[in-house]
Amino acid sequence: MSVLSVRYQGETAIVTLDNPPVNAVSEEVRKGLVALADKLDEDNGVAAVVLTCAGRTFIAGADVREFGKPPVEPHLPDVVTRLEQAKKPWVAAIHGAALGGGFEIAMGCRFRVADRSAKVGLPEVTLGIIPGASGTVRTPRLTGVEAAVELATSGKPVSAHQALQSGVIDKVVEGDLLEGAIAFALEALNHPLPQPVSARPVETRDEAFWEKAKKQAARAGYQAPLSALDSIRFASRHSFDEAMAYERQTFLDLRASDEAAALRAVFFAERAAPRPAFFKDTKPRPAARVGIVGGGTMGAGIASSCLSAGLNVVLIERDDEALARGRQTVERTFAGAIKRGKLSAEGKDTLMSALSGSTDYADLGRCDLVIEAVFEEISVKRDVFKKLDRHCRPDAILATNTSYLDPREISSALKDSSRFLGLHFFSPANVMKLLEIVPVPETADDVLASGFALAKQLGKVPVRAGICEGFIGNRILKRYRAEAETLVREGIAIADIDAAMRGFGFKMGPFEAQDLGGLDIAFLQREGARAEGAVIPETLGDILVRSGRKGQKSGGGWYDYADGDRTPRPSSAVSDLLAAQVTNGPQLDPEEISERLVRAMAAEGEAILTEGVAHSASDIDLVEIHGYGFPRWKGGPMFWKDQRLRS
Ligand code: 3H9
Repeated sequence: MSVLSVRYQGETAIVTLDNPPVNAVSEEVRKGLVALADKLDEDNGVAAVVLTCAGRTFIAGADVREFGKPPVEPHLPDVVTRLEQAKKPWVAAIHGAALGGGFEIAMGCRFRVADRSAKVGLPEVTLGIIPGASGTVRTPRLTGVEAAVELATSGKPVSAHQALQSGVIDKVVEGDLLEGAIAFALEALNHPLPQPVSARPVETRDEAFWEKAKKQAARAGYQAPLSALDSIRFASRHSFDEAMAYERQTFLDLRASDEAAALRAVFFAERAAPRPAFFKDTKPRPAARVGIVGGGTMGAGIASSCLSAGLNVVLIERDDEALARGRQTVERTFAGAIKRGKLSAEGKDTLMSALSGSTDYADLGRCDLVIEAVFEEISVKRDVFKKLDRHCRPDAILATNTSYLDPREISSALKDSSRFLGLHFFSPANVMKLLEIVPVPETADDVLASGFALAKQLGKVPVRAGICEGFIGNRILKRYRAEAETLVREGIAIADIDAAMRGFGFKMGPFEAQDLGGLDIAFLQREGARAEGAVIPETLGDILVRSGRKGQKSGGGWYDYADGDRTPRPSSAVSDLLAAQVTNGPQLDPEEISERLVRAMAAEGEAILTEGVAHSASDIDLVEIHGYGFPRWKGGPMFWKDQRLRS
């Protein structure tokens, strides 16, 4: 059966694209659209054509799976032009999302209508490319340069309402979209048709505009947003045909780039993550009411995340004062969302009304899932789980948010560990996307599946991790920091190491990040392990903490900080403290420094894979990207290392 079908209602031909799951434009779709445009042009009974899609969305873009292969005719830009040149006006009826090539096809149509919940956008930059079928050439002609720059460089879609306001679409249809689109088409036939988008004039903007836009696009840290801007700029100064040729060449060059390959790999890894093969047929348990034990930063963050996802939350604290503080932290999070325009005041009230608090574990009796987020100390955690065992329903899932402790030592406090799971959120838990899911050997399959279902509901990226110190992410972090210290011992300046990692794409280098988070947490862990007999050589961080340098909170760590200023300043006190540890080896350039550090991360990742702590290299990459700020356009340490080996 063909992915495209046509039926007729009076003088309107209704073309339906049905190419699950998201109607991506494959070779078959491109060929089919051209054939239909030819056929309908010759059909005298047809006055207008409505293009609609089956399933959950309009066209989500070109088929990304074809991007690793050579392009095959007809190319999408030619398909868009063919639709634009159709003798009968085509009307795109958009539901779900018209993205990338989907939006470009819609721009080839003479009109665009959408239902209320539809979105329109040019997300190509998120795949390391630019629009390749007139997105940077037609969009500025359709909606002006500024809106086109925003769409193409941010990659963020706009709502139907915004699209209507900026002239991207012609109408928001209330009620049945197809009926509305047909009525719109018939009405439009009573008037002279508007010019096709390619024939419309394009505005020019002054140099100040482009400079400002360039600064903004450069913030993303990788090439595609800058190239999208450049292509729009070119389009604003050249003929349509010249601009199309320029865009196409840029698109093809970027499509073959390392960054695009990395971003594609991440795109598919993220989509595969919520549905791992190991529990394909297992049904998760329901989790509508969630209990959270501990209202500190982590507990309150998890609570905010659950509330935002529409779950009911019962927060448990040891006394009313701590409970009030936890509630305030949640309130503050939502107040911040209101400030940023992400939440309305009424929306906040609705979310807060789903939060209840208690100092009595008996109030967890109706919860489907309870997440413990108390102090990272084994006896405290075991105590919590003993209480949970007494008060929670026997089928309730009981989860720990521990980041370093052995979950087996916690789960053994329960009578039945099959309902136990590690759910390792990252701080701030309402923002960070990563969720490490750590089963113990007894964890039931449906409990494990429930962890993944929860992640999906919270909009998080779930990764299954086996049990070892630090699971996947913190174990790699430890290796990364150790390698960074080795570089310092070899005589590389702390500031040079941080600068090299920022140059690689991290927002912060390893030492700046430690100063922000505090050096004392890892120090105390090492000290705890040493007290229990573990042999852990003195780290440079230990030397700093022992002399009172715990990071920004103590006025200095790896760097000095002036009062009230977070700018890191190289510290002569640190140089003196570490002088005896440092030998003066050869200096390294920034690429050599980042290579050393990322190779160390990848080597730890290899060990993690070999031990079965992670199930795939792409899981490790997702952990690094979503939990530790690894630049997504480098694909994660495992992808990066493989790419290096291939080139
Ligand atoms: C482009 O258009 C370039 C052009 O300018 C020029 C060309 C010359 N291709 O996200 P979901 C799959 S570049 C192939 O979970 P949702 C996805 O892998 C493209 N497959 O669904 C998954 O497969 P599986 C620009 C795709 O409902 C399944 O669909 N467009 C594509 O949460 C479901 O995906 C984009 O970047 C694709 N383009 O969200 C849009 N898209 O089930 C990317 C999805 O086997 N897509 N799949 O794992 C999206 O943003 C979301 O999929 C969408 C639906 C919002 C549409």
